[in-house]
Amino acid sequence: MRKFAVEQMVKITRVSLTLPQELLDELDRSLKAQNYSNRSEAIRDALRDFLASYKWRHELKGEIIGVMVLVYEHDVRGLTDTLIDIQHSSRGIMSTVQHVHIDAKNCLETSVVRGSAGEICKLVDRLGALRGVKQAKLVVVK
Ligand code: NI
Repeated sequence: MRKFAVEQMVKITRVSLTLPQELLDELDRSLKAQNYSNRSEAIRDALRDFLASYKWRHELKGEIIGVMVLVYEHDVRGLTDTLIDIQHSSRGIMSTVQHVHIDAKNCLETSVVRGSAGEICKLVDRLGALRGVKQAKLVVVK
């Protein structure tokens, strides 16, 4: 009841977005399993997670060590070349890359990253924003 009252005061803006049908189907199946009543509520929660993750990364300070995980579609034009260029130009941060072919379309790469939190965050942001990259996650161990 209270939540409803609070939402009444929030300015709501309608946006449209384009999604691959496969992703939308997966979202709808997941919403049913999680008892969401509509897509908008689920997408708002997903966006809050995305923003919380961004905020967490950008609050990291000093020297860190961790693992970066990338999931991407290898057949997106130019993507693998771009990834290799970025890996070569960030040798100080990323020294090893393990590559797994998940299926015919998708690849998983894990890299140990070590260096300044700011530079590592920039790298994760840059990789995550590339077309064809589905996930770019950072796990910090120290
Ligand atoms: Ni692969």
